[in-house]
Amino acid sequence: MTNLPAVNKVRSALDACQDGYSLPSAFYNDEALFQADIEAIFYNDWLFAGPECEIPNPGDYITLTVHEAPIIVLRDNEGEIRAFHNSCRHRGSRLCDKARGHTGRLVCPYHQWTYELSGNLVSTRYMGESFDASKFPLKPVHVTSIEGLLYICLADAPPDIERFRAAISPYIAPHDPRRTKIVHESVIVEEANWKLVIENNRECYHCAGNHPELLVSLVEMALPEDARFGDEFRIMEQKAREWDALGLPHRPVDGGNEFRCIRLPFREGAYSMTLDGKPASKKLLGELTEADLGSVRAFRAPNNWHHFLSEMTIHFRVLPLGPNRTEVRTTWCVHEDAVEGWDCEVEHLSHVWVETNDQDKRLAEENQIGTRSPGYQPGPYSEVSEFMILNFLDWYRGKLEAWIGAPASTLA
Ligand code: 3BY
Ligand code: FES
Ligand code: FE
Repeated sequence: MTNLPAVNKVRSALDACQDGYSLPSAFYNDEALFQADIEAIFYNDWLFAGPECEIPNPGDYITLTVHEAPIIVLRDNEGEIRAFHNSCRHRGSRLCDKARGHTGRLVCPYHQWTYELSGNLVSTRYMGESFDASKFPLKPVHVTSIEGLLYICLADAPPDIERFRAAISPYIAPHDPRRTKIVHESVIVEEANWKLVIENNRECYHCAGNHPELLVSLVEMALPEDARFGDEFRIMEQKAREWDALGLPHRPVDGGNEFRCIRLPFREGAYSMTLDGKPASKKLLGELTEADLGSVRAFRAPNNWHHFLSEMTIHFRVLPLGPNRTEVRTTWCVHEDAVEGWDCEVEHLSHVWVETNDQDKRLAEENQIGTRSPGYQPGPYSEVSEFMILNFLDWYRGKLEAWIGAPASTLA
């Protein structure tokens, strides 16, 4: 049923937006607009759940919570990946409260209804002869693996993900993410709206003033043609020739406003996103033969970005916890055969992005505080340095426009 007050609120908030300017305060602070983000976007679009290498064997699972929707993603006995609502079909109890684990069956802790990894209900007690367990399987959630990146979608009819798959697969397949393992994880909570977290990630305007560790390796340009970066441009030209010879795609893909994928070089002399620029692991990924490959940077709205290096992958997952609270989970992966202490050291490989995440957390939180000020007025983005935010906000406003055109609202 259409929820008119919510629709009207979104409509007037959208009407108050000015092209090229940051969003009105309500988009970062208002509870009703946050609910609209959940319905229009987080309950509707494809979300990055985690790297597939976290569940390599049958019975392995991870859980995550999308606003109020607890989800379990697992590998079944046939090796297929499945996702379910983590809510029992008896009286709804959450089935599994662990972040990850391994199990042969899913047993509800409340009254022990028991499900197979296929989601089928196979055992109950005292439900009577006429009880038909086949009518109560776990509710499935759409899930797909794109070269080892797990995406879920809570909508009944998910939007297209094949364009994204086709575009990014050639860039990331050479890094063979399925044959990696997680060596470090960080979960931080930022006191900021999820859009401020994403906006912050979509520009490097703030990098010079805030990210000394990251800038040991990262070039601040987002496109190879960026005329502002003379020296970096020369590195790009030389690397482009080398990558062409290796058959590694690097040109920016056309993801519209929905996604982005490009391979960019690191700064001269840097091999990896480490403080000394040295490789994070001795074992190169996949069948790669060169250590100096910069990184494939992939982003997909609304909740994830990734770096694929020659010897490490880093994955970032953003989940909204409230209008002013957002969880950011980062996972660092190396070759599945790499030996910690011999091929890699966790402190060495994770330091740069642990520090960078902490710096970005403070930036997003200060931004959040400022948007609550009665003196806050949307300000202009730099078209040169912040064009990826403009793309993101075009995407975002389009999602809300589509939603108020046809809100499948369950809001009270
Ligand atoms: O490296 C990243 O993930 C992004 C891209 C631009 C700025 N930011 C640090
Ligand atoms: Fe799960 Fe009762 S709620 S068995
Ligand atoms: Fe940053």
